[in-house]
Amino acid sequence: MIWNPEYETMDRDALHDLQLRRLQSTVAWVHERVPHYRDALDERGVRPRDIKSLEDVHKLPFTDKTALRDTYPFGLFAVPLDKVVRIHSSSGTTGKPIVVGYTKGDIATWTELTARVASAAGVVHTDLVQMAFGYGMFTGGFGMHYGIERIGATVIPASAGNTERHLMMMADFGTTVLVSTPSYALYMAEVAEEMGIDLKGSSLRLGLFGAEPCTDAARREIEERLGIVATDNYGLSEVMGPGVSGECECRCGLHIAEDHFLAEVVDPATGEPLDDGQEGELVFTSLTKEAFPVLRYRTRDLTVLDRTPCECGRTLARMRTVRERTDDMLIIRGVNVFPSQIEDVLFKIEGVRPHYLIVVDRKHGLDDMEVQLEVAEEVFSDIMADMVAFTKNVTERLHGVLGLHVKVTLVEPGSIERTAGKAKRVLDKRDGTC
Ligand code: DLL
Repeated sequence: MIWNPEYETMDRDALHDLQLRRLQSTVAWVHERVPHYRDALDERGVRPRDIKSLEDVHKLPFTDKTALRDTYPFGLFAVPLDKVVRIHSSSGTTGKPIVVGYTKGDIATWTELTARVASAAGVVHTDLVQMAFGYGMFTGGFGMHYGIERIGATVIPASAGNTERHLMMMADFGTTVLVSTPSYALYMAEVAEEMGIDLKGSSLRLGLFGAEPCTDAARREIEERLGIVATDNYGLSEVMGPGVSGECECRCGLHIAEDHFLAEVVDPATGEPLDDGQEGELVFTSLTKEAFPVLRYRTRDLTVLDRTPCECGRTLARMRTVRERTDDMLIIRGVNVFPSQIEDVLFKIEGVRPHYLIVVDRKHGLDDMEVQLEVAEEVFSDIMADMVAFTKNVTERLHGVLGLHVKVTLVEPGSIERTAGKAKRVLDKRDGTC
Protein backbone atom coordinates (compact mmCIF):
# COMPACT_ATOMS: atom_id res chain seq x y z
CA MET A 1 0.00 0.00 0.00
CA ILE A 2 1.17 3.53 -0.71
CA TRP A 3 1.14 5.24 2.68
CA ASN A 4 1.27 8.82 1.44
CA PRO A 5 0.27 8.99 -2.24
CA GLU A 6 0.48 12.79 -2.28
CA TYR A 7 4.25 12.68 -1.85
CA GLU A 8 5.14 9.16 -2.90
CA THR A 9 3.55 9.49 -6.33
CA MET A 10 4.24 13.20 -6.80
CA ASP A 11 4.89 14.51 -10.28
CA ARG A 12 8.68 14.80 -10.54
CA ASP A 13 8.68 18.45 -11.61
CA ALA A 14 6.60 19.33 -8.56
CA LEU A 15 8.93 17.21 -6.45
CA HIS A 16 11.94 19.13 -7.78
CA ASP A 17 10.29 22.45 -6.88
CA LEU A 18 9.60 21.17 -3.39
CA GLN A 19 13.15 19.86 -3.03
CA LEU A 20 14.60 23.19 -4.15
CA ARG A 21 12.54 25.19 -1.66
CA ARG A 22 13.50 22.80 1.11
CA LEU A 23 17.17 22.80 0.09
CA GLN A 24 17.23 26.60 0.20
CA SER A 25 15.73 26.62 3.70
CA THR A 26 18.13 23.94 4.92
CA VAL A 27 21.18 25.81 3.69
CA ALA A 28 19.93 29.03 5.30
CA TRP A 29 19.09 27.12 8.50
CA VAL A 30 22.56 25.58 8.90
CA HIS A 31 24.36 28.74 7.82
CA GLU A 32 22.61 30.65 10.55
CA ARG A 33 22.81 28.05 13.29
CA VAL A 34 25.75 25.64 12.89
CA PRO A 35 29.26 27.14 13.01
CA HIS A 36 30.80 24.11 11.27
CA TYR A 37 28.53 24.50 8.23
CA ARG A 38 28.79 28.29 8.25
CA ASP A 39 32.60 28.06 8.12
CA ALA A 40 32.54 25.38 5.43
CA LEU A 41 30.12 27.43 3.28
CA ASP A 42 32.06 30.65 3.83
CA GLU A 43 35.30 28.92 2.92
CA ARG A 44 33.77 27.98 -0.45
CA GLY A 45 32.27 31.42 -0.84
CA VAL A 46 28.75 30.00 -0.97
CA ARG A 47 25.90 32.04 0.46
CA PRO A 48 22.43 30.59 1.03
CA ARG A 49 21.04 32.83 -1.73
CA ASP A 50 23.43 31.22 -4.25
CA ILE A 51 21.26 28.09 -4.21
CA LYS A 52 19.03 28.80 -7.18
CA SER A 53 18.57 25.33 -8.65
CA LEU A 54 18.91 21.74 -7.48
CA GLU A 55 22.17 21.52 -9.44
CA ASP A 56 23.58 24.09 -7.02
CA VAL A 57 23.78 21.33 -4.43
CA HIS A 58 27.16 20.62 -6.04
CA LYS A 59 28.42 23.94 -4.70
CA LEU A 60 27.89 22.75 -1.15
CA PRO A 61 30.71 21.21 0.86
CA PHE A 62 30.72 17.50 1.60
CA THR A 63 30.32 16.33 5.18
CA ASP A 64 32.02 13.16 6.32
CA LYS A 65 32.29 11.13 9.49
CA THR A 66 35.34 13.13 10.63
CA ALA A 67 33.30 16.33 10.89
CA LEU A 68 30.73 14.44 12.92
CA ARG A 69 33.35 13.03 15.24
CA ASP A 70 35.21 16.30 15.63
CA THR A 71 32.07 18.07 16.81
CA TYR A 72 31.16 15.37 19.36
CA PRO A 73 28.72 15.34 21.04
CA PHE A 74 26.35 18.18 20.04
CA GLY A 75 28.46 20.47 17.85
CA LEU A 76 26.38 19.93 14.69
CA PHE A 77 23.01 20.41 16.37
CA ALA A 78 21.09 23.27 14.80
CA VAL A 79 18.75 23.79 17.74
CA PRO A 80 19.38 24.23 21.47
CA LEU A 81 19.15 21.07 23.54
CA ASP A 82 15.84 22.11 25.05
CA LYS A 83 14.28 21.66 21.61
CA VAL A 84 15.77 18.18 21.24
CA VAL A 85 13.38 15.46 22.38
CA ARG A 86 15.50 12.42 21.49
CA ILE A 87 19.12 11.47 21.05
CA HIS A 88 20.53 8.40 19.33
CA SER A 89 24.06 7.45 18.44
CA SER A 90 25.78 5.33 15.84
CA SER A 91 27.37 2.05 16.78
CA GLY A 92 30.94 3.44 16.35
CA THR A 93 33.30 0.53 16.83
CA THR A 94 36.29 2.74 17.60
CA GLY A 95 36.50 5.99 19.53
CA LYS A 96 33.54 8.20 20.30
CA PRO A 97 30.19 7.47 18.70
CA ILE A 98 28.34 9.91 16.47
CA VAL A 99 25.49 11.55 18.34
CA VAL A 100 22.35 12.64 16.51
CA GLY A 101 19.34 14.57 17.79
CA TYR A 102 15.67 14.95 16.87
CA THR A 103 13.13 17.70 17.56
CA LYS A 104 9.43 16.91 17.95
CA GLY A 105 9.05 17.76 14.27
CA ASP A 106 11.91 15.42 13.31
CA ILE A 107 10.27 12.56 15.22
CA ALA A 108 7.00 13.24 13.38
CA THR A 109 8.84 13.08 10.03
CA TRP A 110 10.69 9.95 11.07
CA THR A 111 7.44 8.27 12.06
CA GLU A 112 5.91 9.19 8.70
CA LEU A 113 8.90 7.81 6.82
CA THR A 114 9.13 4.51 8.64
CA ALA A 115 5.36 4.14 8.18
CA ARG A 116 5.98 4.57 4.44
CA VAL A 117 8.74 1.97 4.42
CA ALA A 118 6.73 -0.56 6.43
CA SER A 119 3.66 0.05 4.31
CA ALA A 120 5.59 -0.35 1.06
CA ALA A 121 6.98 -3.63 2.38
CA GLY A 122 3.44 -4.84 2.96
CA VAL A 123 2.65 -4.18 6.64
CA VAL A 124 -1.06 -3.53 7.26
CA HIS A 125 -3.00 -2.51 10.35
CA THR A 126 -4.05 -6.08 11.16
CA ASP A 127 -0.45 -7.28 11.41
CA LEU A 128 1.34 -8.37 14.58
CA VAL A 129 4.86 -7.08 14.16
CA GLN A 130 7.74 -8.45 16.21
CA MET A 131 10.68 -6.11 16.60
CA ALA A 132 14.08 -7.76 16.91
CA PHE A 133 16.07 -4.53 16.53
CA GLY A 134 17.59 -3.16 19.70
CA TYR A 135 15.73 -0.37 21.48
CA GLY A 136 18.46 1.92 22.70
CA MET A 137 21.01 4.21 21.16
CA PHE A 138 20.69 2.27 17.87
CA THR A 139 18.06 3.91 15.65
CA GLY A 140 16.58 0.61 14.43
CA GLY A 141 14.22 -0.24 17.31
CA PHE A 142 12.58 3.08 18.09
CA GLY A 143 12.70 4.23 14.48
CA MET A 144 10.72 1.32 13.06
CA HIS A 145 8.52 1.06 16.15
CA TYR A 146 6.81 4.41 15.73
CA GLY A 147 6.15 3.99 12.01
CA ILE A 148 4.62 0.57 12.46
CA GLU A 149 2.47 1.77 15.34
CA ARG A 150 1.38 4.66 13.15
CA ILE A 151 0.05 2.22 10.55
CA GLY A 152 -2.09 0.79 13.31
CA ALA A 153 -0.39 -2.59 13.40
CA THR A 154 0.35 -4.21 16.77
CA VAL A 155 4.00 -3.87 17.75
CA ILE A 156 5.71 -6.47 19.92
CA PRO A 157 8.78 -4.56 21.18
CA ALA A 158 10.79 -7.68 21.97
CA SER A 159 14.10 -5.93 21.14
CA ALA A 160 17.35 -7.67 20.19
CA GLY A 161 18.52 -10.94 21.69
CA ASN A 162 16.94 -13.79 23.63
CA THR A 163 16.16 -15.77 20.52
CA GLU A 164 14.27 -18.55 22.27
CA ARG A 165 11.88 -16.04 23.84
CA HIS A 166 11.41 -14.44 20.42
CA LEU A 167 10.47 -17.78 18.93
CA MET A 168 8.15 -18.65 21.77
CA MET A 169 6.30 -15.35 21.39
CA MET A 170 6.12 -15.78 17.64
CA ALA A 171 4.40 -19.10 18.06
CA ASP A 172 2.16 -18.11 20.98
CA PHE A 173 1.11 -14.66 19.75
CA GLY A 174 0.77 -15.53 16.08
CA THR A 175 3.29 -12.95 14.89
CA THR A 176 2.87 -12.11 11.20
CA VAL A 177 5.84 -9.79 10.55
CA LEU A 178 9.45 -9.89 11.72
CA VAL A 179 11.68 -6.79 11.80
CA SER A 180 15.40 -7.54 12.18
CA THR A 181 18.75 -7.72 10.46
CA PRO A 182 18.87 -10.43 7.77
CA SER A 183 21.65 -12.27 9.60
CA TYR A 184 19.56 -12.43 12.76
CA ALA A 185 16.62 -13.81 10.80
CA LEU A 186 18.85 -16.64 9.61
CA TYR A 187 20.00 -17.27 13.13
CA MET A 188 16.39 -17.40 14.29
CA ALA A 189 15.69 -20.01 11.62
CA GLU A 190 18.56 -22.07 12.94
CA VAL A 191 17.41 -21.89 16.57
CA ALA A 192 13.82 -22.62 15.53
CA GLU A 193 15.00 -25.77 13.76
CA GLU A 194 16.92 -26.83 16.87
CA MET A 195 13.86 -26.19 19.04
CA GLY A 196 11.64 -28.12 16.66
CA ILE A 197 9.55 -25.02 15.83
CA ASP A 198 8.09 -24.99 12.34
CA LEU A 199 8.34 -21.38 11.19
CA LYS A 200 7.19 -22.23 7.70
CA GLY A 201 3.91 -23.49 9.06
CA SER A 202 3.51 -20.49 11.39
CA SER A 203 1.58 -17.24 10.85
CA LEU A 204 4.79 -15.39 9.98
CA ARG A 205 4.38 -14.05 6.42
CA LEU A 206 6.66 -11.04 5.98
CA GLY A 207 10.09 -9.80 7.01
CA LEU A 208 11.41 -6.24 7.06
CA PHE A 209 15.17 -6.51 6.97
CA GLY A 210 17.75 -3.79 7.11
CA ALA A 211 20.78 -2.27 8.84
CA GLU A 212 23.22 -4.50 6.96
CA PRO A 213 23.67 -5.90 3.44
CA CYS A 214 21.74 -8.96 2.35
CA THR A 215 22.80 -10.95 -0.70
CA ASP A 216 20.19 -12.43 -3.03
CA ALA A 217 21.23 -15.86 -1.84
CA ALA A 218 20.76 -14.91 1.81
CA ARG A 219 17.37 -13.42 1.00
CA ARG A 220 16.29 -16.62 -0.75
CA GLU A 221 17.50 -18.67 2.18
CA ILE A 222 15.55 -16.51 4.65
CA GLU A 223 12.41 -16.80 2.53
CA GLU A 224 12.81 -20.53 2.23
CA ARG A 225 13.61 -21.27 5.89
CA LEU A 226 11.12 -18.88 7.46
CA GLY A 227 8.44 -19.25 4.82
CA ILE A 228 8.07 -15.49 4.35
CA VAL A 229 8.52 -12.67 1.84
CA ALA A 230 11.76 -10.83 2.74
CA THR A 231 12.01 -7.10 2.02
CA ASP A 232 14.95 -4.72 2.30
CA ASN A 233 15.00 -1.27 3.87
CA TYR A 234 17.89 1.11 4.36
CA GLY A 235 18.90 4.03 6.51
CA LEU A 236 21.67 5.45 8.61
CA SER A 237 21.79 7.33 11.91
CA GLU A 238 23.61 10.33 10.51
CA VAL A 239 20.78 10.95 8.04
CA MET A 240 17.88 9.83 10.26
CA GLY A 241 17.93 6.08 10.89
CA PRO A 242 15.61 3.58 9.17
CA GLY A 243 13.03 5.18 6.87
CA VAL A 244 15.44 6.67 4.33
CA SER A 245 14.50 4.09 1.69
CA GLY A 246 12.69 0.79 1.32
CA GLU A 247 11.44 -1.72 -1.20
CA CYS A 248 7.91 -1.83 -2.55
CA GLU A 249 6.16 -4.97 -3.73
CA CYS A 250 8.07 -4.86 -7.05
CA ARG A 251 11.35 -5.38 -5.17
CA CYS A 252 13.39 -3.67 -7.85
CA GLY A 253 15.26 -1.15 -5.75
CA LEU A 254 14.56 0.87 -2.62
CA HIS A 255 12.40 4.01 -2.98
CA ILE A 256 14.15 6.98 -1.39
CA ALA A 257 12.09 9.53 0.56
CA GLU A 258 13.23 12.23 -1.85
CA ASP A 259 10.87 14.83 -0.45
CA HIS A 260 13.02 14.69 2.71
CA PHE A 261 16.45 13.76 1.38
CA LEU A 262 18.28 14.87 -1.72
CA ALA A 263 20.27 11.90 -2.99
CA GLU A 264 23.37 12.01 -5.17
CA VAL A 265 25.82 9.37 -6.28
CA VAL A 266 29.43 10.49 -6.58
CA ASP A 267 32.73 8.98 -7.57
CA PRO A 268 34.16 7.85 -4.22
CA ALA A 269 37.69 8.82 -5.23
CA THR A 270 37.09 12.27 -6.72
CA GLY A 271 33.70 13.30 -5.33
CA GLU A 272 32.53 14.11 -8.87
CA PRO A 273 28.78 13.58 -9.41
CA LEU A 274 27.87 10.48 -11.42
CA ASP A 275 24.88 9.90 -13.68
CA ASP A 276 21.93 7.71 -12.81
CA GLY A 277 22.82 4.11 -13.57
CA GLN A 278 26.48 4.53 -12.60
CA GLU A 279 27.70 2.96 -9.41
CA GLY A 280 29.21 5.22 -6.80
CA GLU A 281 29.01 6.51 -3.25
CA LEU A 282 25.63 7.61 -2.00
CA VAL A 283 25.49 11.16 -0.64
CA PHE A 284 22.54 12.70 1.19
CA THR A 285 21.48 16.23 2.00
CA SER A 286 18.59 16.43 4.44
CA LEU A 287 15.77 18.70 3.32
CA THR A 288 13.51 18.94 6.37
CA LYS A 289 15.58 18.05 9.41
CA GLU A 290 15.62 20.58 12.22
CA ALA A 291 17.94 19.30 14.97
CA PHE A 292 20.57 17.50 12.92
CA PRO A 293 20.53 18.62 9.30
CA VAL A 294 23.31 17.31 7.06
CA LEU A 295 24.81 18.78 3.92
CA ARG A 296 26.06 16.27 1.35
CA TYR A 297 26.79 13.53 3.84
CA ARG A 298 29.15 10.91 2.39
CA THR A 299 27.57 7.60 3.42
CA ARG A 300 30.40 5.39 2.08
CA ASP A 301 27.65 3.08 0.81
CA LEU A 302 27.92 2.06 -2.83
CA THR A 303 24.82 2.05 -4.97
CA VAL A 304 23.19 3.08 -8.25
CA LEU A 305 20.25 5.49 -8.64
CA ASP A 306 17.28 4.91 -10.91
CA ARG A 307 14.75 7.70 -11.39
CA THR A 308 12.59 5.92 -13.95
CA PRO A 309 8.97 5.27 -12.92
CA CYS A 310 8.26 2.12 -10.95
CA GLU A 311 5.35 -0.19 -11.65
CA CYS A 312 4.06 0.31 -8.12
CA GLY A 313 3.10 3.89 -9.01
CA ARG A 314 5.65 5.60 -6.79
CA THR A 315 7.63 8.28 -8.57
CA LEU A 316 10.37 8.44 -5.95
CA ALA A 317 13.84 7.40 -7.15
CA ARG A 318 15.08 3.94 -6.35
CA MET A 319 18.51 2.98 -5.09
CA ARG A 320 19.95 -0.45 -5.74
CA THR A 321 20.32 -2.55 -2.62
CA VAL A 322 23.59 -1.73 -0.83
CA ARG A 323 26.06 -4.61 -0.97
CA GLU A 324 29.30 -2.81 -0.22
CA ARG A 325 30.77 0.19 1.49
CA THR A 326 33.85 2.03 0.27
CA ASP A 327 35.52 1.26 3.61
CA ASP A 328 34.71 -2.47 3.40
CA MET A 329 37.34 -2.97 0.77
CA LEU A 330 40.30 -5.07 1.87
CA ILE A 331 43.62 -4.78 0.11
CA ILE A 332 45.25 -8.19 0.11
CA ARG A 333 48.71 -8.31 -1.45
CA GLY A 334 47.74 -5.41 -3.64
CA VAL A 335 44.44 -6.93 -4.75
CA ASN A 336 41.16 -5.20 -3.89
CA VAL A 337 38.70 -7.55 -2.29
CA PHE A 338 35.14 -6.82 -1.19
CA PRO A 339 33.69 -9.24 1.39
CA SER A 340 30.54 -9.39 -0.75
CA GLN A 341 32.56 -11.04 -3.56
CA ILE A 342 33.52 -13.80 -1.15
CA GLU A 343 29.96 -14.16 0.08
CA ASP A 344 28.69 -14.48 -3.49
CA VAL A 345 31.03 -17.40 -4.11
CA LEU A 346 30.29 -19.14 -0.81
CA PHE A 347 26.53 -18.93 -1.01
CA LYS A 348 26.49 -20.64 -4.38
CA ILE A 349 28.13 -23.78 -3.01
CA GLU A 350 25.88 -26.54 -1.78
CA GLY A 351 26.59 -27.54 1.81
CA VAL A 352 27.86 -24.09 2.84
CA ARG A 353 25.90 -22.50 5.67
CA PRO A 354 25.38 -18.73 5.76
CA HIS A 355 27.91 -18.17 8.53
CA TYR A 356 31.49 -17.33 7.79
CA LEU A 357 34.34 -15.14 9.01
CA ILE A 358 37.10 -13.58 6.93
CA VAL A 359 40.30 -13.33 8.96
CA VAL A 360 43.05 -11.11 7.58
CA ASP A 361 46.52 -11.08 9.08
CA ARG A 362 50.07 -10.28 8.10
CA LYS A 363 52.56 -13.11 8.23
CA HIS A 364 56.26 -12.64 7.39
CA GLY A 365 55.41 -9.26 5.88
CA LEU A 366 52.73 -10.72 3.61
CA ASP A 367 48.98 -10.36 3.82
CA ASP A 368 47.23 -13.56 4.60
CA MET A 369 43.54 -14.20 4.21
CA GLU A 370 41.58 -17.06 5.67
CA VAL A 371 37.89 -17.82 5.31
CA GLN A 372 36.42 -19.77 8.19
CA LEU A 373 33.33 -21.43 6.93
CA GLU A 374 30.49 -23.31 8.54
CA VAL A 375 29.27 -26.25 6.57
CA ALA A 376 26.27 -28.54 6.89
CA GLU A 377 26.57 -31.56 9.23
CA GLU A 378 26.68 -33.95 6.25
CA VAL A 379 29.71 -32.20 4.81
CA PHE A 380 31.45 -31.90 8.14
CA SER A 381 31.03 -35.49 9.24
CA ASP A 382 31.95 -36.91 5.86
CA ILE A 383 35.09 -38.87 5.25
CA MET A 384 38.36 -36.94 5.22
CA ALA A 385 38.94 -37.19 1.47
CA ASP A 386 35.56 -35.58 0.80
CA MET A 387 36.30 -32.73 3.21
CA VAL A 388 39.59 -32.12 1.44
CA ALA A 389 37.87 -32.11 -1.94
CA PHE A 390 35.18 -29.75 -0.64
CA THR A 391 37.78 -27.33 0.71
CA LYS A 392 39.73 -27.49 -2.54
CA ASN A 393 36.61 -26.68 -4.52
CA VAL A 394 35.88 -23.60 -2.35
CA THR A 395 39.52 -22.46 -2.58
CA GLU A 396 39.52 -22.79 -6.36
CA ARG A 397 36.26 -20.94 -6.79
CA LEU A 398 37.48 -18.12 -4.60
CA HIS A 399 40.71 -18.01 -6.59
CA GLY A 400 38.70 -17.84 -9.81
CA VAL A 401 36.88 -14.72 -8.66
CA LEU A 402 39.52 -12.94 -6.59
CA GLY A 403 42.72 -14.07 -8.30
CA LEU A 404 44.10 -14.79 -4.85
CA HIS A 405 44.91 -17.84 -2.84
CA VAL A 406 42.65 -17.86 0.21
CA LYS A 407 43.03 -20.39 2.99
CA VAL A 408 39.68 -22.07 3.59
CA THR A 409 38.99 -23.66 6.97
CA LEU A 410 35.83 -25.64 7.53
CA VAL A 411 34.43 -25.20 11.01
CA GLU A 412 31.70 -26.98 12.89
CA PRO A 413 28.11 -25.79 12.57
CA GLY A 414 27.39 -23.22 15.28
CA SER A 415 31.01 -22.25 15.94
CA ILE A 416 30.95 -18.80 14.28
CA GLU A 417 29.62 -16.17 16.63
CA ARG A 418 26.01 -15.10 16.06
CA THR A 419 24.76 -11.64 16.95
CA ALA A 420 21.31 -10.22 17.38
CA GLY A 421 22.37 -7.11 15.45
CA LYS A 422 24.71 -6.53 12.54
CA ALA A 423 26.85 -9.54 11.63
CA LYS A 424 30.62 -9.12 11.84
CA ARG A 425 32.12 -10.78 8.79
CA VAL A 426 35.70 -9.52 8.82
CA LEU A 427 38.42 -9.73 11.45
CA ASP A 428 41.40 -7.69 10.29
CA LYS A 429 44.35 -8.25 12.59
CA ARG A 430 46.75 -6.05 10.62
CA ASP A 431 46.49 -3.04 12.91
CA GLY A 432 45.11 -0.71 10.31
CA THR A 433 48.13 -1.18 8.05
CA CYS A 434 47.63 -2.45 4.54
O1 DLL B 1 21.56 0.70 10.48
C1 DLL B 1 19.76 2.30 10.46
C2 DLL B 1 18.79 1.22 10.13
C3 DLL B 1 18.17 0.52 11.12
C4 DLL B 1 18.47 0.95 8.81
C5 DLL B 1 17.26 -0.44 10.82
C6 DLL B 1 17.54 -0.01 8.48
C7 DLL B 1 16.92 -0.72 9.50
P1 DLL B 1 23.54 2.79 11.38
O2 DLL B 1 23.73 1.87 12.54
O3 DLL B 1 23.98 4.19 11.49
O4 DLL B 1 22.01 2.88 11.01
O5 DLL B 1 24.23 2.10 10.15
C8 DLL B 1 24.12 2.64 8.87
O6 DLL B 1 24.29 0.44 7.88
O7 DLL B 1 25.51 3.31 6.14
C9 DLL B 1 24.88 0.98 5.68
O8 DLL B 1 26.26 0.74 5.53
C10 DLL B 1 24.29 -0.09 6.57
N1 DLL B 1 22.90 -0.39 6.17
C11 DLL B 1 21.77 0.08 6.70
N2 DLL B 1 20.69 -0.46 6.06
C12 DLL B 1 21.19 -1.27 5.08
C13 DLL B 1 20.63 -2.09 4.07
C14 DLL B 1 21.18 1.84 10.66
N3 DLL B 1 19.31 -2.26 3.94
C15 DLL B 1 24.83 1.77 7.88
N4 DLL B 1 21.48 -2.73 3.24
C16 DLL B 1 24.63 2.25 6.47
C17 DLL B 1 22.80 -2.61 3.36
C18 DLL B 1 22.61 -1.20 5.15
N5 DLL B 1 23.40 -1.88 4.30
